Amino acid sequence: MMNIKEDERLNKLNHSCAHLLAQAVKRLYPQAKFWVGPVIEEGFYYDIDINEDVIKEEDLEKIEREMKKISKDGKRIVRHELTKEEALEQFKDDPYKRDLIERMNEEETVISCYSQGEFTDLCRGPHVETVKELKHFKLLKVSGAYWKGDSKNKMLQRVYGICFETEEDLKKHLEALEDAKERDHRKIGKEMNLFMTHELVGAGMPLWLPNGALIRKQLENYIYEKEQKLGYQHVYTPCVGTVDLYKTSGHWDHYQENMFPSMKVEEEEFVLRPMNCPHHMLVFKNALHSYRDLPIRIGEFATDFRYEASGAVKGLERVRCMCQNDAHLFVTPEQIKEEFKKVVSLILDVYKDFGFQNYKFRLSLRDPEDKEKYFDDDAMWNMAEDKLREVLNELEIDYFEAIGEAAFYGPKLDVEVKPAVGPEVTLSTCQLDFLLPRKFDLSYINNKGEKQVPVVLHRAIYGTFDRFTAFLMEETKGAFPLWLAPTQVNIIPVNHEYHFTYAKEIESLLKAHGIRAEVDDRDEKLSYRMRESQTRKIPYTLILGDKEREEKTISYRLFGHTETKNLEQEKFIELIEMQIQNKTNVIE
Ligand code: TSB
Ligand code: ZN
Repeated sequence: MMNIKEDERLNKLNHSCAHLLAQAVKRLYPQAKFWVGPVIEEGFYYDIDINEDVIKEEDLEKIEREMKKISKDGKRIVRHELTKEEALEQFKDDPYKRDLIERMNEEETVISCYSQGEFTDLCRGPHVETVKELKHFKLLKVSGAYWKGDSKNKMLQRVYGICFETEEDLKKHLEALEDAKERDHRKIGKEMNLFMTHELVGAGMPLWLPNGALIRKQLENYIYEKEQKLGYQHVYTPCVGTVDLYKTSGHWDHYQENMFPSMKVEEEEFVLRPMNCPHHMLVFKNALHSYRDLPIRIGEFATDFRYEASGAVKGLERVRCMCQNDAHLFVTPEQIKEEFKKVVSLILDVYKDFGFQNYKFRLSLRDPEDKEKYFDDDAMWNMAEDKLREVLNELEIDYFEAIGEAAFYGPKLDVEVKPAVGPEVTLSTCQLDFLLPRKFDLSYINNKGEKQVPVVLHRAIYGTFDRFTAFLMEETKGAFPLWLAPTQVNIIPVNHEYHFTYAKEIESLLKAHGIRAEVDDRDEKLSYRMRESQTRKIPYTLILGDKEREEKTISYRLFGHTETKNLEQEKFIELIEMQIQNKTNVIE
């Protein structure tokens, strides 16, 4: 979707449209006072204080109508310049604008205002020439926003909108928004009973329902098998650790703001773990290692807890309790490149199986100025960052660099994806770390018989099961490939009584082959049940009537198709088993 902020003309149009919105609101709610109305990537908003009154979603149309009226009137947008005193005088009854003026630099001797008809707003501009140019806009939503983003302040109303040059552009954009709403994993998750949340459990703590859990289990099995074949060793470790563990690792100093507060139990002080690296360091340290044993790859499906702001948590995509498909790879310096390449190929391999195509590689570097967040050792950082660049260039991978996105212990290669709604997020990650092995005093015996500190690669292919499943839902729009679909086969007896026994027989047969099947024997019309099977995005719908019962066959329809095919029972089972095995996507 278009970034409104970056396009000069659209930026101007949207900024002017924010003023148009304010003018219309002032006409309809004369008591309204205005805070700020910036352009954002998705259009514009204005923060408004209308005292006790509230603007509801259904009022947006009324405001839009008023905006259209003003636009038709076609007043010119005129710029005035004032001194600070003059501006303070002009806005003396407006505490919000006074606040803005008072905070302006003394050097800013000229303060500009823009007027259109009866409405004047303090603003740097630039704006379009006349309100006539603002024709193709839409108000999108209204929400609450604390003044200056501080929850101690008054809650203002934030009205969002967007403006385009042509009606066609606006229409296209609104269609894309509609599509994004449909793809939003929170909507799909609810409709398909994949996960739920409950305020008694808490924000950012989703509960996986049976259908979602089924998908997650398939994801686990899939990656577990792959990792086992690649020589990973899987462990189970507790999802708490003592504060001392995290002091040793450096998380306490550099990651505390992302952690839940500690809790005291008898003499020990525990934290819910935000990462699994410290536990895995201890697993490595539990035995003596020779260079011949390396790489050692410790994997775990590990539950972590992170403090995420309550306003930032989002469905399964950003949670406070998550499960990483984590592994820490302990390697010799000579093995870094080779091992890193293997991780990148695993990522590419997995994405291919899932049919993901919309992603970007990001090389995440430290911000050398930020001494708080990053461990301070310039030589180590430079070496690590250069090493990653080298590998990426050798692999001829397209990537972009981002300063300030590294982990506190080292640079990362992240895979960035764009959710249906909201900014990009990281899915897979592979991180290079020279620090933690030192902090835990890890060693192996090198080929000269001396102790040497290993290097660690932190990697999570899915990132977390949570985020990965959210992305998968959005990419497939809930039409999961056969091997992942919670219900793979929906069996519809044409007549719910006469054909029920045969339907049950087929259900048992399929279940005996490990195929997830169910019978829809509700007393509803055949067409209704078939339609619902499509709405539920079930890959296979079987339609069993007299003919099928007599001939002992199966008639089926694939999701998204209108054609019905007929097969013998064994042939059908063979087909579906092969498709599950090959992870064939039967859904187009
Ligand atoms: C890979 N120590 C490493 C690990 O060994 C680590 O924790 N890296 S991380 O901080 O980048 O997290 C791993 C992945 O978890 C991220 O790439 C991202 O995909 C996922 N993730 C991070 N925060 C959240 C969250 N709040 N909700 C869901 N997934 C998250
Ligand atoms: Zn780690």
